[in-house]
Formats: sequence, structure tokens, C-alpha cells
Amino acid sequence: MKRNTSLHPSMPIVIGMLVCVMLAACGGSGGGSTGGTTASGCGSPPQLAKKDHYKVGFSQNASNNPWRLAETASIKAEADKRGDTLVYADAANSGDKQVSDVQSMIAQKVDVILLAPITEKALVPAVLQAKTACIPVILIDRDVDHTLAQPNKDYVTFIGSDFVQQGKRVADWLIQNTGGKAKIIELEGTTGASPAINRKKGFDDEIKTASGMVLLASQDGDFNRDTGRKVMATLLQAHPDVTAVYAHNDEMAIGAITALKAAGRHPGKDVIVVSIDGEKDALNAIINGEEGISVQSSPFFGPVSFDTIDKYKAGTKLPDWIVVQDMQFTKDNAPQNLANSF
Ligand code: GYE
Repeated sequence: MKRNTSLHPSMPIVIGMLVCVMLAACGGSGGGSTGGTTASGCGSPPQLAKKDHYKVGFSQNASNNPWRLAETASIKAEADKRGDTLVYADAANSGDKQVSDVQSMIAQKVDVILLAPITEKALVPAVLQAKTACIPVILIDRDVDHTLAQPNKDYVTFIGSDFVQQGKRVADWLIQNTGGKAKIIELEGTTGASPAINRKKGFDDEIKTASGMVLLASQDGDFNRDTGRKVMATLLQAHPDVTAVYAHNDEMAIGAITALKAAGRHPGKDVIVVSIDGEKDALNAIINGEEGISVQSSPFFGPVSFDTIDKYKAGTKLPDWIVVQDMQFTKDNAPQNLANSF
């Protein structure tokens, strides 16, 4: 996540005001608008009309794992609780479909869009189209490339975990629990997705601090259980000396455990498996000794997303990034947390 921290906080406002004076074409501000206004006069990012109930678009990128289902359930429950109407679309793991899903929400004139962009780049045109149509977009769970679209300008804010920190936490646990010596296979999330980019960065940078931590191979497993299983089976043949597997999510870790067992290996004994999310299956794998740690990536976006809509409506200045706080699960606390997992 590239975050521009070098500008003074007031700079975008000053620049926005200058542009307004030069064009003499800007409408009034307020309602959460902080960075000037668009030619259409609805704000940059667009303001949100003050209403008691909203028509909220939620563009989900896939529904093929428990994490995504838990996120969707959390958003739906919160919309129901508040009496808001949800316009929901599942992009079935396709960037192209997700772009047309957002375009359809624009055509349906939703008030605001919650968007979980599949990759950092694919959804940028849709974010900019929503802005042109005067519909504010709040990114949830995955971010976009900040060189192409910016928070507090093109979209309202990004609500999500610190993925670099998640990768670093997994690496720290692995260094401690292997005495700083491991031969590692890394299963990456979907290429170009912000959690895949940043979970790799956080982990890879941290293991470099211990000279005995060797990365044997790193490959895309698409955040998917069966893809993770297949990639692991192939990499295992090339690297039979592996002693640790780092998967960017629990689904791929469970797939890797299956592949290891099929090859006669003993996950938890001769190969340590570590991952991210905090799914029920991973917590069970930790309890039965096959997995070491799962750093949580909370999928419970309902309350924070709708609170953010309320704040934006009220004109509160929002940060560029609302950081979701995550726990971590090991054999010490997995049993107590099983009931609340997904
Ligand atoms: O970890 C993974 C999912 O974007 C944070 O995407 C999310 C990740 C989550 O498919 O399981």
C-alpha cells in the first residue's frame, strides 16, 4: 500500500481551492467532501446526501470460501439492522464481472458503494466511474493502487487490515518457533490483490532478519484451497527438503496440509504450516497440531462499514485508511475462539 504522507494535510484542500478559483465552476462543499469538487459539483470524493436510510451497493469479489461468506453475512446483517437496502453482487472471482457489477450499481443509482476490489488495478476504472456519477465509494477489505486512485479524493477511504503487519507477525512466530532455521515454501494469494502483495512483503522482509530462514519457492495459489493443494503438491516434488509452509490465507494452508499428508509428510511435525485469516478449519488444524499459527484477518466488516457511512454523511473528516485490528490464534487460545470463528 503506497501511502502519500509527504504532503502537508492541508495541501489537497489548498490545491482544490486554487483549482476552484481558476475554474470558477465549483459547487458548495460539506457532507464529507475534503478535497475540492468535481466538474459535476458533487464533491471529490462525492458527497453523500443526508437520508435516514440508504440504498447501499456491496460489490463482493468472490464467494468461494468461508472468509468471503462471513464478510457478506456481516454486511447483510448490518444493513438489515439499520433498515438500509442492500444491492449485492458477487463477481465470482472475475475482475471484468466486478467492473460491470459496479457499473450496474451506478445505473441503479445506489447512494453509496462498498467495494471489495479483487485486485489493486482491475477496479480503478469502476471507482472513477462511480465518482463521475457522484456516488461515493468506500473500499473494504482490499485496497486499490494509490498511483491510480486516491483516498479522500477518488474514493472515501479504505477499511481493512494491515497486511504487511500480518505477514511480519507470521514470520516472527516462525522465526521463534524454528530457532531461526527453516526452509520455506510460500503460497501467495491472488496475484495483484493488495493482501497478496503486502502479506508477501511483510513476511519476506522479516525473514531476511534471520539468516537461517531460507525461502525455497513462492507461488500463486489464488487464495483457494484446491489451488493451494495442487501448487503445494508440485512444489513439494521440487523441494522435498521443505520444513515450513507460509500460506497467505487459511484456505491454502488447509490445501497444503492435504498435499503434505498425501505425500506421506507429517504437518505440524516435519513441516510447520502457518497462515492468515482465523477460519474455523485453521483453528481446528491448530488444535489437532497440524498448523502452528493463524494471524487473524477479520471479515466482520458490517458494523465498521455502516459506521463509516454515518460519519461520512455527518461530514466527519475520515483518515485515508481505517485500520482493522486483528488477533492471532495458536494452540494457547484456539479452543476458546473456535465458537466465534467462521
Ligand atoms: O484473507 C482471504 C480472502 O481480502 C483480506 O481475501 C481478504 C483476503 C482474505 O480471499 O481469505
